[in-house]
Amino acid sequence: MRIGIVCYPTYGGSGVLATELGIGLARRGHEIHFITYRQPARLTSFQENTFYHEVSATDYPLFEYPPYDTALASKMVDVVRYENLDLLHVHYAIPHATVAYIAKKILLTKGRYVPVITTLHGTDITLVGTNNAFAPVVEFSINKSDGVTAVSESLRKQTIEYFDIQRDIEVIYNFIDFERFKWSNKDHFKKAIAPNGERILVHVSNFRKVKRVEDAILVFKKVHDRIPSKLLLIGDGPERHNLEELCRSLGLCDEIRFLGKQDAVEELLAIGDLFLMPSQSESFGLAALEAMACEVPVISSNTGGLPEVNIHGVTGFLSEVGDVESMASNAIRLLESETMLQQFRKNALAQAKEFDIQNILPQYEAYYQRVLERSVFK
Ligand code: GMT
Repeated sequence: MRIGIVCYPTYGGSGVLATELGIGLARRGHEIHFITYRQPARLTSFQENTFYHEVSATDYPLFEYPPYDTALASKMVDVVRYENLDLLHVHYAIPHATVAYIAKKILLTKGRYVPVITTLHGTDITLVGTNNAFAPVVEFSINKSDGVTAVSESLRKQTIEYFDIQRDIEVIYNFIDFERFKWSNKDHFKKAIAPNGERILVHVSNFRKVKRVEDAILVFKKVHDRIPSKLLLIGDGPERHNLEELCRSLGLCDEIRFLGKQDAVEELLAIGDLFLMPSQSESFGLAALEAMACEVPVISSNTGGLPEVNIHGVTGFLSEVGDVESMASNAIRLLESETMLQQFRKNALAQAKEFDIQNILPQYEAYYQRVLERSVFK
């Protein structure tokens, strides 16, 4: 198939997932055309069967904001026509599902029908999508997509709850590539970060409020009071400054390392003992899955799709959002029992295997096929 993939090219989970999906499908012989405003963060080297089409929103003194949506719609029309795409797969509803609908309508005037599949990722529904400023357009665009997928059962249910949805939503879970995400011996990193054999806790996110990174720091403080340990904060984002202030006020600057955005995150996960994900809301928790694939148990909040990924008492523990006390006591319980920790490590890997890319890619292929078959020239 010739597939156009539209996503945010950043380090956010939806962009990561969309890029890995495109790369995986290209390896299986499909022709993949990424349509984004920047080279996707995970598309760093040459990949056979993949093409990149940059969207550049022209600036003009009249525009306070460059018209990205218009430029994206034009680029979609162009790529569908000239690369002869079979379908457009857009990730994150805002604005991609809406823009794809416009592109589809424009293409129809040129006698060309292209089906659009929208994958819902999380805050496009749970936070931003339900905002009155977007809600009617999000609902309309979902209903006008030819196929809609959600990355967890929880997100599917929330979408139906929040909006008047007239079509089926298929759950296709996020996935993990074990060729990349697996435990490996990185003792040299471990020695550099924890020279006295301290335990290593890890958090990875884009440091937005919804991630509650401050809770990760507060959990770590309680763990550190009991167990020699270090915290690695990987990623960057709007809360970074506040988080640094919090570390300073707690006197933990030497114990907490801000590592910024990292390409080889799997090499740092490989030295982790526990992964912290205390999010306010999380439709799936791809970063937690990446940790589990590297045999790192997860201490997380019990929200959204997280219980579908992190199994309480098996691969880690779940606590109510904001319950720092419970998260810390679960973390301490695990770190104080080597036997339990080793068992949870094995369990985390076994659970991650449920989301192996090799099982999920055929689900997308089958779904594309179904959508193509039922799509008629409208
Ligand atoms: O919805 C977002 O916050 C953006 C999105 C992203 O691009 O980071 O994250 C969501 O999509 C990921 C990939 O499907 C999921 O693993 C994340 O759980 C989800 N984030 C939230 O729901 C907060």
